[in-house]
Amino acid sequence: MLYPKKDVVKRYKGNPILGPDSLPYSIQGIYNSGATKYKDKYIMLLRVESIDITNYFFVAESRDGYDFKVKEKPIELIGAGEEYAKYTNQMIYDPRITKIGETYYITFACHSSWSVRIGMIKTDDFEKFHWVDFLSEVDNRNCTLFPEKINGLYARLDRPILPNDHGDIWISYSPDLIYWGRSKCIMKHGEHGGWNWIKIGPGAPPIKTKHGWLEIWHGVHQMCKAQYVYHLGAMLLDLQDPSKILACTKAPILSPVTDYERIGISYSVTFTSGAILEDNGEVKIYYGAGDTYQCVGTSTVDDLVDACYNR
Ligand code: BMA
Repeated sequence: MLYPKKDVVKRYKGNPILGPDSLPYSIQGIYNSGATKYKDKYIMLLRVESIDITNYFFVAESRDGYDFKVKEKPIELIGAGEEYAKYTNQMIYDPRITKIGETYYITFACHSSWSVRIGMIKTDDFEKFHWVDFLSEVDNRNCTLFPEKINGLYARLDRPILPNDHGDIWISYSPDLIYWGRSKCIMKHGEHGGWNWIKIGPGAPPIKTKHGWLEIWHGVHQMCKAQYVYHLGAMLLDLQDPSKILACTKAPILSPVTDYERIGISYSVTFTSGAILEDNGEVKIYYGAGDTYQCVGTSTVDDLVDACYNR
């Protein structure tokens, strides 16, 4: 199908907002960052990869959501012991920040020789970060928490890995954020178009709107050999039963087209781990580009909801 030319997500003119030159270290890239608001500041938690392929999380702060200053040192984790080290010794990535009550929970992918599993840390002030626990066994990632309990239980979206690197979006529930169950698949790869025929995954933590939970997710299609192309889509989930999809985009809301999205350590990647809803209905979507840069684009709840029903 052909779609009229329309930027559902408008790229910020100053993109990329952060890149390898933003830190005083030799780094390979800044990957997909978690984003939230804390007091009067915008906060991003960056995955920074050093040239020896060690991963660190750095806090970056901004007054306006565009101009970020990266803290000089990576975060230190309080309470992370041997168990943490054992399952994170290859990579940590894709941090997603969800505020529940007064605490910010950060879920992220933990990579080791056992493959990838979901870990969680928490903070109340973006100064001190505490290790919580692993939330899954291996072969699962892209975990994003809902910001409140639904029918008495915490809820999350995630993406177990299927054979041949396919993957679908699942939902699970928990009484305490540690033990998870009642899992079910809510969306399959390829179900909403060829641009996501390889795999899909949750992106930013779901945003509550009067139309439903607004979830910005990623979909991947494959060019020749193993070249994956990462796009963003949007969907609306039922407020009372978020395993029900009310509407979903059949075409991407953002695809890699600019040089900084197409050319990086990875090619053709736009990948979100965080979006912020402003009081006037604007949605700032923070996204990683080419596994090298951090970018931001803006949309509105109205435009995203319209895209879910009509695009
Ligand atoms: C995914 C994640 C992301 C990354 C993307 C493209 O599997 O690892 O962190 O941006 O691949 O390489």
